[in-house]
Amino acid sequence: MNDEITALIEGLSQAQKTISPKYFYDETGSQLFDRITGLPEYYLTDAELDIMREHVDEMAALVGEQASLIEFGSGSSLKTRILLEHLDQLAAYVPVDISEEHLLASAAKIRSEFPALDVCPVVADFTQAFALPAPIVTPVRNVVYFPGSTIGNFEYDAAMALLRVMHGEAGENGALLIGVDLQKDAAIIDPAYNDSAGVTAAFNLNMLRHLNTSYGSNFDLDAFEHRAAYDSDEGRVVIELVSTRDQSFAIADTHFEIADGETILTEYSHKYTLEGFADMARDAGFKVARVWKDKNELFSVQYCTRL
Ligand code: AVJ
Repeated sequence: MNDEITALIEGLSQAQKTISPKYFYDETGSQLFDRITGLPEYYLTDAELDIMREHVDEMAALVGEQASLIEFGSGSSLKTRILLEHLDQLAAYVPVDISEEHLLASAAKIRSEFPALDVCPVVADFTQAFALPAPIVTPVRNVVYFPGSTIGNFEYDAAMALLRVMHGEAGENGALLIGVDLQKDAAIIDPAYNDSAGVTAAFNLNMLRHLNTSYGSNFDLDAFEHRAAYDSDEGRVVIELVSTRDQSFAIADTHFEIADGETILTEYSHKYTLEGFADMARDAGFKVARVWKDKNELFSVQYCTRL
């Protein structure tokens, strides 16, 4: 049995059944996520784009000339383009993603839009240290870019481990530019994960369809419901699939029972206070040097230098 199936079975064997959020992103899931970012309730993308548009000149000045911009993720977003448009003296742009197909497709698009840019994609699992490519021009420093508050998907220990990987990749006199969603009233957060058009529900349920199609499971998609709620004590949205009856399912000949009302945890989306994120950054070897927020103070982009 392959490692992925073993990990899936392990997650579903826990007292709290769990499936990693990475299984959201098949072709359909990626399209649904793109739709989420355009939803009126999903404030994160609009707020981060507003911050980028308003402060990109200052960000570009902080990155400086002849830097290598290392994006954790495939670099398909509009935020990345805004940044690249203002970084005309980069030594290299290095998008890092585990999905080779997705990475190379988005690298090809970036190359066609920015013909003068040295685009050096790296296929790697960025939760582990990876080797950086040698661009044509030797960079004077590395700046890691991690937009979208994707850090929020990781629980504390894993988020710390990831920040430490970023610290390592940034290297001597390197820096980190990161999107960080902020703690706020549940009245704003809950609708972002329970949109009226039902796109987030479809996105959550699509994970089971993806597993059925590609991992040989037999989930009954009609017998699970989307649930997402902000837990203000923990500072995170808990996103689950709720079983609507007592039922069983199987994956690779391993059978599971799930009771009516029992849940499968599919994602956490952590929200931070400025102090909380600064503490984590410091423990990973970074100092938060600059914080930009949107006008409603919903979201932040933070520039962190190596201590
Ligand atoms: C991509 C992890 C930032 O947590 O808001 C959106 C994923 N899940 N709606 C988030 C997501 C449901 C998103 N991140």
